[in-house]
Amino acid sequence: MLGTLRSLVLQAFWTMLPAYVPNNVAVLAGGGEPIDGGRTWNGNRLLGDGKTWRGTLVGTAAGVALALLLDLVRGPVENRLDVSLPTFSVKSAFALSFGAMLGDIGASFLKRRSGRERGAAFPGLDQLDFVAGSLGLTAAVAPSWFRTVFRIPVLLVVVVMTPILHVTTNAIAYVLGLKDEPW
Ligand code: CTP
Ligand code: K
Ligand code: MG
Repeated sequence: MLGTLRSLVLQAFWTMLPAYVPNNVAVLAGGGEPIDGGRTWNGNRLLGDGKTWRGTLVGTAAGVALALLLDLVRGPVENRLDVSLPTFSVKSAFALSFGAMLGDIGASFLKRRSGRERGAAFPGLDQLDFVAGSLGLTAAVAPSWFRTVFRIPVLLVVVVMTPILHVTTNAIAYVLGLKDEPW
């Protein structure tokens, strides 16, 4: 029972790493031209200054690079931890990573439509936007990979574990002065 849970958590974490990294890298790499180019809709910004081309590009690239790196070290890690882990294809790596950025961009779009300024919190959406984007894009572009890797128990662990990790990493980034708000 405990052994099964341990395997599931390790598999969920490994599989989602290329989705967890992009938004955090975007915080470090962000800046420059906003994606919406300053455009507004009904008086509010389309996306806002917090969604930039550079952050999105560098974040996505970091997620893909990490996935390919994980592929290289998978064998030894599997032996060491005694768990079976999935291999990433370029397609699944890209979908997990870019999907996470898309989910976050979609959330900013919704935040602006509800009048929330850049940086405003939207509990629930903030913690799950990138999971939804990542899983959604991966299911769309790499469906057979998705079905093999994201078995129901793995998906359940992802949905429970991700908000906890998100809250923790953002609080740490805030304390370190890397992020303006702790969400
Ligand atoms: N960032 C970026 N490009 C992205 C996502 C994030 O450049 N696609 C950078 C921005 O500098 C942003 C920071 O990462 O300010 C933090 O990201 P996030 O919390 O998602 O953005 P917010 O500034 O809070 O804006 P929003 O309210 O739209 O979420
Ligand atoms: K966000
Ligand atoms: Mg924010």
